[in-house]
Amino acid sequence: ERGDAIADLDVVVVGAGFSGLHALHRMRGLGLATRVFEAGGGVGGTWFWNRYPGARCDVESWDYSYSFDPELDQEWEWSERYPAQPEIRAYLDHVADRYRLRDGITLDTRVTSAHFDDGTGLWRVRTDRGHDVTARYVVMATGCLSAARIPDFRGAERFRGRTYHTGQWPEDGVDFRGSHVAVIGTGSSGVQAIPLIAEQATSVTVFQRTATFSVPARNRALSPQEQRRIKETYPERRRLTRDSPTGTTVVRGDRSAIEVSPEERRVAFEQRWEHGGSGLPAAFDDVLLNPRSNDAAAEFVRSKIREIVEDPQVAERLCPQGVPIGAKRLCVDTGYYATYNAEHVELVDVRENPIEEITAEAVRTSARTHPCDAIVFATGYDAMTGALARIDIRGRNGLSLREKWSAGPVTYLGLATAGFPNLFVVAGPGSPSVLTNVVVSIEHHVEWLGELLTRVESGGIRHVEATEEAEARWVEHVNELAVRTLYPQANSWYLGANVPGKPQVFMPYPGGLVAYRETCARVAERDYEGFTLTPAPVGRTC
Ligand code: NA7
Repeated sequence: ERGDAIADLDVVVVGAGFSGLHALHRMRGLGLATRVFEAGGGVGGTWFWNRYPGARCDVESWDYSYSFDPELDQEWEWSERYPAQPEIRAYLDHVADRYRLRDGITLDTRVTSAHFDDGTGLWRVRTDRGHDVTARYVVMATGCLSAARIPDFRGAERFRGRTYHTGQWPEDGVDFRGSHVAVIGTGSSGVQAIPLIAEQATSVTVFQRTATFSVPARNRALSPQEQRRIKETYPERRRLTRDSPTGTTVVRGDRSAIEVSPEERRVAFEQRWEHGGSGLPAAFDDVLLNPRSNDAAAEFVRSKIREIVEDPQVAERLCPQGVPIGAKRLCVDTGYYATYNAEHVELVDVRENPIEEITAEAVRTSARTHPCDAIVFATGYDAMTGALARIDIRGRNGLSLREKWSAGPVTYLGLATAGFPNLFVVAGPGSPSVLTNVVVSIEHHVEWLGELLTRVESGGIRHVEATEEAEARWVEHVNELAVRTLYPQANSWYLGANVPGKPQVFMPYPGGLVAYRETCARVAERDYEGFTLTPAPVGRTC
């Protein structure tokens, strides 16, 4: 390897969402020449694209924000308990302006390849707009839920009406007035969008494959007093979120659900239901560990569905059976179940009657034809690995990441993978991000990478690379933790089960943020144990 090659840039960051913006800010702070390439026409990542009606965060606004600058905490004001997409996007726009990040971001530009050059020891990054740059480091801030996925339905190309995916929603919005709308998918996106589409459309037919557990958000505007209180208590809140396993200020119960009397249990769940938000399973400490505790929580939510939905047959169809609550991401809604009480809303169970084809003007199941003018695909994402797989990433000796991960993703700490020196992933598979408040995980990852690069830059190190042993141990560790939980018992995107043919491997680290943070800190203390730090060859000039 030549030691004298000079790179165009120190760092290329791919993506300008929560991860990419923070990475740019942090890397610049280290004095590294950094450029972000972003496929969208604005910053925000997931929150740029997910503009469907009702798109809203299911983590409370005051927790779902950067903590790196106490001044930012004081100046930004959240208007609601759960922020809607436009407000989160405005927040990220504000961050881009406030920290003068925009001149480091190239928008409307998709990275197509990132190749490690064994000769120069640099990365070569190309885009769909003809950029061809070399960089010493690459940070993949590509997001966990950014590769939207529309399943292959026979005949879909013949459909003459309008089609939308929730994650690629038109910038100007969609007017459903007077329309007969089919919605396919009842995950978080469908559950948020369906009530609002139903307010506009003449009819809505929802195609449900797996019934989902959803809890009320009880979203509300924040009063000036609450806003003041949030700001006053920010230092304490930030400390609490840092020390919590999920990166939120949700108070967790410390008893087993089956240790207490049925009445005590009901009261605890009832309080969480009334309070709103995804903290219901956290009423007890073992809902995701103990099947009996989980059944108790699941049955509580089913009893609510039966109370809300007037038609008992529809209610039963909406009641999830045989899937632990929380094993798939718990949905948080506003009026979801009650929407099915409206005359013009119909629920179709596609497990009973599968979708056979899409015709020029309808969705046809094995039982019936459902005419429609518009189809909304709320069908989710090729999660965690999809956005990475869409880029041609090649490491040492031309090793392709897609090939390396063909049996499932392999990372060390969710941050790096052997054979790909100086390439890092923020919130990648193997990180706890999607099982936590993702912003808190992202901040941790970016800060940790910042410290790693400080060490590397000051220590005359040219390449930092995870070892195969370390990543094999990490994957095993993630699996060992996962099988102790109920997570693997659902066919979720955590496992890749929603994408036909995708290897089924439990991808997120399920040990909680506290344990994860401790592990990462220990790795750093031991001078990056599990990574190989290769010194720069003599004669290196950059
Ligand atoms: P999800 O949670 O992956 O939900 C996708 C939904 O689409 C889910 O109900 C799927 O049913 C359904 N789906 C997927 N493929 C099909 C086919 N072929 N036929 C019928 N129905 C299908 O994605 P979301 O966008 O809602 O949420 C993603 C995350 O964003 C969420 O977890 C939060 O973290 C925020 P299935 O359950 O696979 O049977």
